[in-house]
Amino acid sequence: MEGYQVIHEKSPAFYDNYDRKAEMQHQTHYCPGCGHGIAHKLIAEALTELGLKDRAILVSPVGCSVFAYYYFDVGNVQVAHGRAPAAATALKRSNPDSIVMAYQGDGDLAAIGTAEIIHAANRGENICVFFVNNSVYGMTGGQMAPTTLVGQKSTTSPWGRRAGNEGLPLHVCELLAALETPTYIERVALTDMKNIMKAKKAVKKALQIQKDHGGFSLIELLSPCPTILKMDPVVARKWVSETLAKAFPLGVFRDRKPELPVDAIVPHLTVAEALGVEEDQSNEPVIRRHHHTRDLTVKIAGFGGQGILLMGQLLAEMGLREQMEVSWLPSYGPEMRSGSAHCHVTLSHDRIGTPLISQPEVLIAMNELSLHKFASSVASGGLVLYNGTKLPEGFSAKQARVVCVPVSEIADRLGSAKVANVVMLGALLEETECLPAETAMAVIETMVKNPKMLALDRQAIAAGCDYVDTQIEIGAVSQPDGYSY
Ligand SMILES: Cc1ncc(C[n+]2csc(CCOP(=O)(O)OP(=O)(O)O)c2C)c(N)n1
Repeated sequence: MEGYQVIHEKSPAFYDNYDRKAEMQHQTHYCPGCGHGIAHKLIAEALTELGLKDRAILVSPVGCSVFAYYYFDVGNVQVAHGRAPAAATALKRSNPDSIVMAYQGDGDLAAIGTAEIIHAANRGENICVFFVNNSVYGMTGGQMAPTTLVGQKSTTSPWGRRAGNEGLPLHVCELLAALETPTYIERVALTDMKNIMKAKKAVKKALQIQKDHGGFSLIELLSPCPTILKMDPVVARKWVSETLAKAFPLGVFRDRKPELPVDAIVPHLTVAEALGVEEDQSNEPVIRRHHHTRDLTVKIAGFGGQGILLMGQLLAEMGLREQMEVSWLPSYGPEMRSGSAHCHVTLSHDRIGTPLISQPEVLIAMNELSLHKFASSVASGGLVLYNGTKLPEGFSAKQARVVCVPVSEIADRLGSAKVANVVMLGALLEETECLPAETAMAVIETMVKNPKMLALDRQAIAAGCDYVDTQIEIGAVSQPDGYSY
């Protein structure tokens, strides 16, 4: 047709080049004929056409589409297996102007994530869920999924799925349509041009509903997985349209306003309103601290049983008392005692972006293993407090100042090995002046009721403070240039 031109181009909702990929950055990681690529394209086009790209947040799953964030030039959050609807809920509620999409496979959504999807749908969250059903666990090599058909072979059902043993395939659209709150639920198929166009319409409609504050939508996209099905791409598409779509009928399962008014689902109340208290409208500056406090990131490491996690909790609790922002992130093995344990604590006067600390300003190493393992991660100019009289042979920390405090020995002398962590807390407070020792005692008093233990804790804090003071006086401290603690 004269004057008519078809332009094939990548949607602006995709990056021009997939820089996050290690190699072959011009193409996706999907196998030839995989439906994920088509589903991505439809979402990208719909976002662009609705002008939503700059407000969009894609929550990517575990599964073949784990790298969706390589491709979409939108806000991206990668979540643990099955958790996309929960993360999407948090993202949408905390950023109501954003357009939040959970993208999930059938293993992700209908197996490990069953609870999340049902409850997000039942709450009527104003999010879009794109559910890619290829009838198998693709990424892990073809295990049986909740949507695997009766008789269909997989690596975990080599005899073919048997209804009496593994149950019948789970029909997610039908299941969710039984709830009162979802707004729009449709099943489409990525098989041929006509159905792909229908799928595009459904994806766009779901996004439009969210834009209009309309509530929860889920689009199930039946999708070919030629690699796992061991079919060529054309045959795989035919199998989806002739076999999979027979078991999972296409169509609209819900297209109506929620039966409960949206306001009843998500009341727009401030915390003060909900609690029935008056909000402070004054512009008076908030007095944020009572005492001298200081921002600090600390990693505390040792073995289970040394009170590592408790020391972190004490520190975080102290920060809270001083009206600081705090975070405490524990990490420990399955063993109750003797396994390695560590935690990260952040004390801050500003909001904390992440509780994870990759370069702590202070490392507390309660044993030699932790010293070797973590000393090199300490920020330049930082501090290491080591539980020992001297540094291990051959150990040196170039970027940090190291203070040896034999807290286990000091605790033994005080009469209980249990208070070694409290001695170390005293040493930390004295060395860094991050928080006052009185606050430590105020927190400990709320936890320890036995007067003898309380007296011991008091002595332990004082012993830790005193010990580091004497060390500095006698110069028993390794001290590179440029330290700040
Ligand atoms: C907590 C957890 N359990 C198991 C796995 C292993 N795992 C990775 S992908 C996957 C299945 C994904 O299948 P599906 O959601 O159907 O997506 P597809 O790969 O088929 O697109 C599993 C079980 C994991 N990464 N995390």
